[in-house]
Order: sequence, then C-alpha cells, then structure tokens
Amino acid sequence: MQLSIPSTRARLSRERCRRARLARTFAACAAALASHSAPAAPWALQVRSSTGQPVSDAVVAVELNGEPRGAAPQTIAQMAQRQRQFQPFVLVIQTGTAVSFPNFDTVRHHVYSFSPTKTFDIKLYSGTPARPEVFDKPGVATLGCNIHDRMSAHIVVVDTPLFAKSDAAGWVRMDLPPGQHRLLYWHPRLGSLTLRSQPLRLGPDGATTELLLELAAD
Ligand SMILES: [Cu+2]
Repeated sequence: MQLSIPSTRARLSRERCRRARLARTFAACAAALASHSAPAAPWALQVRSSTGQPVSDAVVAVELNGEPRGAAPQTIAQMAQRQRQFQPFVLVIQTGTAVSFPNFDTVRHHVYSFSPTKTFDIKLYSGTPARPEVFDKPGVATLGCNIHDRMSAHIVVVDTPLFAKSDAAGWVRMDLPPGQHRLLYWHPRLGSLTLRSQPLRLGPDGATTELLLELAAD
C-alpha cells in the first residue's frame, strides 16, 4: 500500500485543525474558569419593610454573568391544591420548568392564569392533570380558581438557578462567587407582576445585603 503525498498533507492538516479546535476549546474553558475561579462565599440578605419589619415570602434571585440560565430538561415543580388553597402561596421556578397542579381535595378545581408570563386554563378537574404546564418565560403568573374566588397564588419564573424565598425572619442565604451580579426580587404586596432588579457587587469575602421594600397593606 502506498501513501500518497496529498493524503499525508490532508491528514496533517486534519490533525492541525483538530489541535486548533482543542486549543480554542481549552482557551474558552480557561476563560470561563477564570471568570468564576474565585470560590463562592456566604451571602446573606435580609428583606424588611420600610417600617423595619422582617418580610417573609419575598422572592430573591441572583443572575451571574455568563451562567446557564434555563432549567435542565424535565425539571418539574408542583403547585398543589389542599383544603381549597394553593400550596405554596408563592412558587419560584427556573425558566423552562414544568409545573403540575395536583388536586388533593375532594372538590374539583378549575385553575387558570391570565398573566402574560403564562396563560393557561385547566378546566374543572380532580386528581392530577395529565400534562404539566411549562413556564418558558420569566416573570410572574398569578393563579386563580374559577370555582373558589378566594384561592390565589403566584408562580415566579426566573432565568437563574440561584433563587430563594425569604424565611420568617426575612433572611435569604446563598453561596455566591465574587463579581458584578444582578439581584432580582419580588413580593405579592409590591403590587406588580414585574420583578425588580438592582446591581449586586460582591467581593471575595461574602457579604450581607439589606433590602427594604415598600409594601402595600395586606
Ligand atoms: Cu377551586
């Protein structure tokens, strides 16, 4: 078998190309690592009202530059109905999450949302609807039940896996890398279906942030 010169050249150039591809991948990888090479440090945020009271059930999310934003495929969350109430009252999910609406009551519910973030209507049903609803846009959806006017809840959809709800003392805690991030927040009593945002600059040693909210009366 004879190895012709052109085919040797072709093989060499393929090899060079492969190495160049690897080098580019490595460079991209190294750049990505450099931007997040500093270890995450504890970050705590307390949400309080303008009168100084701790605020629970506030949604807090942090977007890091260059991080993946949508939820992994098949991510599922649940908004249940028990004793003619939605549970939880506020559900936070990552964009792309599918939400199921199981009804654990003996009465039937008719769950809907007219919010632009996600419009849907699950007509009178018992048990668990066959198909979950996928929330593919960030924002806030307000839920209701056509049968029980007092039933109400919110689904808050964020473009980041870093999210939490404030606890009874108003605290949210996360480990975050240093950098220039974006803090997003929302509370039912802010009276808007849009999340608010502000820059969040963090150093390498962790930090505590205070967030004061002007809340409407209950
Ligand atoms: Cu109902």
